[in-house]
Amino acid sequence: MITKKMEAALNEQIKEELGSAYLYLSMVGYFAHEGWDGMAGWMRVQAQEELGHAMRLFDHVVERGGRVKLHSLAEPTAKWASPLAAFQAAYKHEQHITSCIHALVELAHTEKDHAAAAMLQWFVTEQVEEEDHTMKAVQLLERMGKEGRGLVMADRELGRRATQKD
Ligand code: OFO
Repeated sequence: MITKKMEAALNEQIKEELGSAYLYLSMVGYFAHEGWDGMAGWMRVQAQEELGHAMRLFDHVVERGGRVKLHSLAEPTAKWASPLAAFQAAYKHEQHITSCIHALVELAHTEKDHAAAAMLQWFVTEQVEEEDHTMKAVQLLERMGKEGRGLVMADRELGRRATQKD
């Protein structure tokens, strides 16, 4: 059993997570087009994680007897001024997602929905990691430079994520 208010808020968050996947897939396209295969690989892993986040919420709504309602996704940006600008946008986006999750936790408490509050704790912890990963990518790109050899090395370094277990 889930309240209508909680159900609607979780459906909104499913849209946010799918929107994250959509945005990061758009970044995969941008990086791949520019020949930054390492960064494209990093973002591809990230986009897949976002689909997993959406499905966690999806399954929770279903298991609680709720009704999943999928909303339209906004068209994401397709081009950024530089790889650094794309990762800065990703970091900013993750900060937005963190505030969405925190608002959901607060709603779960006001609705006295202990099951949703427990499920959302996973997302609270995950968002610490999400912000940390994107912030570190921004720092790496800032330190290694915006072009030339440094950027080639940063691309190689970020590409390691695609072959590692996170
Ligand atoms: Fe789902 O954490 Fe990123 O957006």
